Amino acid sequence: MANTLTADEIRELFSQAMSAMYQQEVPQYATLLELVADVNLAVLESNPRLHERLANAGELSRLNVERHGAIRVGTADELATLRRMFAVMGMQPVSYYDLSQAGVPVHSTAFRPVEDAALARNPFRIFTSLLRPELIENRSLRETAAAILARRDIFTPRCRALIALHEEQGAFSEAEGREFVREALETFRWHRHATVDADTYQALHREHRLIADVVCFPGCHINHLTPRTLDIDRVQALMPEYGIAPKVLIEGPPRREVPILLRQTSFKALDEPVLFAGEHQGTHTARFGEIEQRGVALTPKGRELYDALLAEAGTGKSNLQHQQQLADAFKAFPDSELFLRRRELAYFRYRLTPAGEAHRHAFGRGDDPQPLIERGWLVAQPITYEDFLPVSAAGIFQSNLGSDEQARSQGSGSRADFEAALGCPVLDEFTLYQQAEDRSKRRCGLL
Ligand code: OOG
Ligand code: NI
Repeated sequence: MANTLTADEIRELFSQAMSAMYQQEVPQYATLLELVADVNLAVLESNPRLHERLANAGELSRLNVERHGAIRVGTADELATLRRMFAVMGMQPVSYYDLSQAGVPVHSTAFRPVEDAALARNPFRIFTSLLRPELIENRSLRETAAAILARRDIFTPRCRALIALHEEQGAFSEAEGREFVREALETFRWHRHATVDADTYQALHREHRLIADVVCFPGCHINHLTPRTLDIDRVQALMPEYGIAPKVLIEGPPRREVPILLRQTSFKALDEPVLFAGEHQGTHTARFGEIEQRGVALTPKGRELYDALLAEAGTGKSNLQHQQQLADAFKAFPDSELFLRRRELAYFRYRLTPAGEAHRHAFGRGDDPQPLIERGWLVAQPITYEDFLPVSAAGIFQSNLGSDEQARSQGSGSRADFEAALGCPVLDEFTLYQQAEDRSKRRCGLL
């Protein structure tokens, strides 16, 4: 087919369209983008070394386009169709997240690109949660929810047709690709009209706010879109100046020389006017804003240490106190690239320097990279964490559930059920990072 659009191009168009739509829908998100862009620019200007390192690692160009969003769906068919839709954009389901641990009756995966080149171009990710109706205790409410969900189709007929066409042809022409982006966007648009009356909404809301959010609207509106910052402490401090009220704590690990995993903060969900059946006015609180700072992906050993230290640190009352507690606990986590590598706590991507290229013949399979790094023949760049920490960052959820809704554990996860609904197994994030590291070593002749 002439003039086909690649999956990367379709994903890029789609993430731009989604960002433009969400700026219209939630103007505070546009303000947040401005704030993040200002802070990122200031960080790069004041830190030429970081600037150079990000540029060399191919991270600089993606920074300004990098976003993740989150959606919640109600049925297996919706989830399976989303899998097919995201596949058109080169996004695969990675990892299983059991959010019942955080008191939320959903389980989730993240659709994202997995290839090095695709990630470097635009690592757009959508965190996608599926309602677990079996966690709705009241039987008649469970049946009501199922009946409402059975009546809706969150995809336009044309979107469904285009997904099928892409599966058949294996590609889209430019015109088809652009039409697909427009049609797919409709699934994620906010609708002021609920599909239910106020009483039904209230009954579902009393069971859990998230259940009302999933069940009562005609689509699966995007509930936040998150830009990536290079200095989350700075963004958090500046949010009030930009008219945004941040939640109290920055979630995740403390500030470090070598950032690890993911730090996140958010502003609280907005109370938005909605119309219930019969044109009764009400409000719905679901959509919020979030920012994140990403660091290096940890190995299973590194993740284990991270989880243990995070539990040890506990939760501080103010952000200052919380960050101090984290900093104290995380003294036990090496904070240099050298030690992260030596102790196999984090993943790295290896590259030959020009001098290394000239001495490539001296490299053997299984060689220790360290002496080669010291000789200036090899560089090791931290591999960015591309996934999520929603359970250890349960504070994001809690700050967006009413203060009356405390986390209550809702049974254990059911990965097999989730994968059956999805229609395929989710990919394992550790395997993906290990493969990326191994590919880079192989290119250098070290494996
Ligand atoms: C998903 C929350 C997960 C994150 O950044 O950890 C998430 C949701 O609220 O639907 O987006
Ligand atoms: Ni998020």
